[in-house]
This record gives sequence, C-alpha cells and structure tokens, in this order.
Amino acid sequence: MRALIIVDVQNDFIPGGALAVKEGDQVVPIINSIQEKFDFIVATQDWHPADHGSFAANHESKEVGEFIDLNGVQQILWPVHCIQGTIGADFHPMLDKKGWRAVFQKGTNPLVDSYSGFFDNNRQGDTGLSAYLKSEGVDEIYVCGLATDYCVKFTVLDGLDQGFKVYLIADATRAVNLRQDDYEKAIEEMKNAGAQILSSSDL
Ligand code: VGL
Ligand code: ZN
Repeated sequence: MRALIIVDVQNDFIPGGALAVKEGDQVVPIINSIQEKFDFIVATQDWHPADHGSFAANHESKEVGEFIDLNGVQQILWPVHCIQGTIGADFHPMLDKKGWRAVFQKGTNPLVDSYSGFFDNNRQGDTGLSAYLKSEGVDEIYVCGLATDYCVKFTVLDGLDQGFKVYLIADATRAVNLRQDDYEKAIEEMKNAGAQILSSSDL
C-alpha cells in the first residue's frame, strides 16, 4: 500500500516565516490537490524546544549558516524556528489536514537536529514513523513538502534505507538553497540512492 508523507509544511518555512523557503507557499495548493489520490497520509512537523542546539542564537558568537560540532554531529546553524506551540510551528493554514492519519514530530531533543521524519541526525532517536508505516502495511512512500535539500531529502534517504519504495513528488517541494544548486544536488542524491522522481501530474 502507498502513503503520502507531507514534510514540514509549517509557517516558519513559508515566505514571511523565520526560516523562509522561497516559494514555499506554492507547494500548498499542489499538495492539497494530490491528497485526494492517497488513502493513507501522514505529516511531519519540525518541533523544537527554545534551547535547541541547531539555533545560532543558542551559541555564543555564532552566526546563522556557520557550522559547529553538536555532540559529535556536524550542524549548520539556523535561525530560531518552529518552536513548539508557536504559530511558526503550525501547519500552513490553507493546508488540508482532514485526511491525515498521524503527525510525527521531530527535532524535540535539544542536543541533536532531526531533518528526517524517521530518525535524528545521529541516527539514535526514532520518531516511530517507520514502524508505524510498516504496521499499517505501507510499502511505498510518496514524499513532498519542505525543504527539498534538508528535511525532504533526509526523509527520502531514510525511507529508502528502511526498505520502502520511495517516490519524490518534486514539484510539491521547494529548497532552502543556501547554495544556488542545492535543489539540483538534492534531487541527484535522492535519485542516485534509488528514489523515483515524479511530478504531481504523474500521479
Ligand atoms: C528544516 C532546516 C531546519 C526543514 C528544518 O524542514 O527542511 N530545515 N529545520
Ligand atoms: Zn528545524
């Protein structure tokens, strides 16, 4: 059975938000239009405590975009975003949520970041998403949302690693693009790892 995974379509990743992804709002109508094609839909939600180690503001004299070693894992530093319980962490108000089976929150451990909807970046914390999908008979996942070059990419890669057949709905994603070609690089990396790259019109 196939499932749609909607990654981090939250206000802070939308233009005007704390970690705005260019054109991030444009995925909302596309995702809404594809949801009716899926019987099984789950979402992930970036859900950080205020003292999260991925925030530049929590490290003395560090700027957004600098790298640090965060408990043994290389970490790029982000603006403060998706704080638990804030409007920035809420899903986009126009995103249709009525068919969702579950929401998997991630990034809750202040000591490690979590890009993937499955595991923390140190591969220790597990959101339970893989076991949940398997227990429901899901063997194919279709991934969309924000951002192509971070949380979408790592969700795709971990999904492949967990043995799912993985499809990326590329036009239903947008990238942070810290470097200009990060979107293309991310697509290439997902393709090389075994993901099939689709457009919403292929569904
Ligand atoms: C994300 C950076 C930091 C994402 C989350 O959802 O892609 N990116 N936290
Ligand atoms: Zn985050």
